[in-house]
Amino acid sequence: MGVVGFDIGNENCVIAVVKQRGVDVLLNDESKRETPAVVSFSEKQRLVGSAGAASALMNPKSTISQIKRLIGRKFKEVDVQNDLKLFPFETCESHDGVILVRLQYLGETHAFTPVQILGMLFSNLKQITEKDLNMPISDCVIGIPSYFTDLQRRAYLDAAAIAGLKPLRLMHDCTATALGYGIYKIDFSNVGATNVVFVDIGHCDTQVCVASFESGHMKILSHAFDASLGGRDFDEVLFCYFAAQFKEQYNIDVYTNIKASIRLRASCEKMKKVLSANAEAPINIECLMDEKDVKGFIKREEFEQLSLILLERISVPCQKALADSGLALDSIHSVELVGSGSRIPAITRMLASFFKREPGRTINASECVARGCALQCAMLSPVFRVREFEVQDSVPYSIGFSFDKGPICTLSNGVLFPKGKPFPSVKILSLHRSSSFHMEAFYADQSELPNGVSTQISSFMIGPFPSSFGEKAKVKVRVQLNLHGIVNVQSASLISESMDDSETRRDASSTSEVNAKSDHSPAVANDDEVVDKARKGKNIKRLEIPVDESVYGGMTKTEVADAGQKELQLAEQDLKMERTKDKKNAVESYVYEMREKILNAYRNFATDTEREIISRNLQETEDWLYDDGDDETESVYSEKLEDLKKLFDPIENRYKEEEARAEATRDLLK
Ligand code: ATP
Ligand code: K
Ligand code: MG
Repeated sequence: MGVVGFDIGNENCVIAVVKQRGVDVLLNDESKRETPAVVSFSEKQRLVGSAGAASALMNPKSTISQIKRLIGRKFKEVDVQNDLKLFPFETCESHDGVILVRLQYLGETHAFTPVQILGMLFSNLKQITEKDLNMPISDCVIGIPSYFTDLQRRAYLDAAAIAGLKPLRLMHDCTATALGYGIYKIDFSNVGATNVVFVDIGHCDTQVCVASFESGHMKILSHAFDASLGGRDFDEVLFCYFAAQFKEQYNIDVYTNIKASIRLRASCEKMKKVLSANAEAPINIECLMDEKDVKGFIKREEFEQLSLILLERISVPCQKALADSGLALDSIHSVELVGSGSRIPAITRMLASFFKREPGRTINASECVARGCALQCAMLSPVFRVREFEVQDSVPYSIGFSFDKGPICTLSNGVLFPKGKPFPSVKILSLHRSSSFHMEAFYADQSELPNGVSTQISSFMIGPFPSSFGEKAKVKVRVQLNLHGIVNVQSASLISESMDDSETRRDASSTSEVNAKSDHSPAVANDDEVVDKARKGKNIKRLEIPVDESVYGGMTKTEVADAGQKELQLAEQDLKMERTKDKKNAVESYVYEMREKILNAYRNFATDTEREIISRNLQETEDWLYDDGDDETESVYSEKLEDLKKLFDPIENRYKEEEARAEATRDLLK
């Protein structure tokens, strides 16, 4: 069984696996450690990863990148609309408000959801992994931003399921990084807790977390983020600068030309990387637009000046994470900087001045998330033995519960899982009901959420109750914030106790200490079932009642299964295209091989006429391959190959017979 960690970035994906000797990052088909998060549809073929990125300029309208930005989001959200403006592909709103990507493929218009596109990326990564490990895989741990909502987390699980993967955990990116950093450092023990800040700047986002390490244990104290601040914003600074300059200098407006925009954006990204190591960088694009070659130049200082606002914004989540951790700057042991977006020197300078120390660069900036995920997968998988190390993450957004549209049924201000508290976590709600009831999970504080995200999470129907239970039965509802950070109702049960009167009274009063037993504040939340188990000696009867969950904006099981089927069809089509290409190559190589043989080894085994016919046929086939036969079906290529073989086989047979005879003679003479 494989033990795998995936980091699906907005720009790059990384696969790490745990092998006997440690954690390895896998190479993709192009021998690269990072695989572009790109899916592209050419007229006849779907191309994913490196091949997808290579086809971006040829198929700008059907090449999808940064799909992570659109996962589990609504078309109308402000942030989504801002992103869509940057993307060359076409989108529209589905009947239920979700985003659909519309594109041409195999002569038809297709509409894919972001979950389906993400499923395609997962399938590709799964394939690369299976090829490397030489076995099928399904268990994995996948990195996600800590700011993902419940719906986005579910969308990731759905996309993984579409690809046939089974995530054992969706793990916050920074938590994965912290795990990889902490698990092998045993020298934490004597100093008490060691507090480390992790800053991850990717292509589209910035995440910060504060982690506290003790021997064999890691606790995340806080997460903070800017969901729309990353490397691509720095690319955009250069893009706007040169778009304006080229307009003035060459009278071209790249905003009106998709291909020119794509090329300029790509050049600006390269330029940004050059500026990380050099004091200045040139830009040179041939035939950018209107047959004009463009040239330009920028100094690092100028670039930093233009990026000042972005640089300042990076300190905001740092400030927040620090404040939420409850730690002062001088109790921070070190600051670790990861994510390739952080390679801009000005970012390091800014962080150094904010944290009053040089950020560490000891961690592999592009691989740390995948590596941490792989380690977590090994820890969760029964087949591997890893050092005992406890990982305690922190709830990113406060989650509340309500029922029957009534008041929120919790201990503290309507919140069941407060932001910053450890998870995974289970709460037991105790309440008194006489028939089916309805519960809602929601985000309790809109201000914690990214722009325009809905506070609704999911709703639950609890019941029906069996008729034998009387008025106001006691119900215990077990609510979980699971390993993925997804909230769900694990179970609901009716409790009946047979006990003497004094006990009943004591029970009633002790419960009311925690919370009043009225319909206005009708439930009590406990962290665990200790209370329940402590009352031993009593005859407690439990009866499970059904829980029916529905997620706002989520996919149904049937929809996921259908999308899985669709993905299989697409994969079958990909295979068909691969087989066709292979057959075409086979025809081509046969032509070259036979041309060589008929001139040399087989020369004396064919008559002049045969040679002439064969030569003509080979030439005709070659011409056909470059012309009408350039784009044919697998069976047409197969037929072509058979036809050629029919011509050639008699001659080949004569040659082989002669070879055999010669060998027999040689043997006789030995
Ligand atoms: P996200 O975390 O947002 O999902 P990601 O994980 O794919 O995205 P990374 O691979 O960590 O992102 O970082 C990609 C970003 O790093 C890109 O914007 C890229 O241009 C930038 N980058 C890579 N190398 C350098 C460099 N040498 N100097 C500056 N920026 C760089
Ligand atoms: K990445
Ligand atoms: Mg990343």
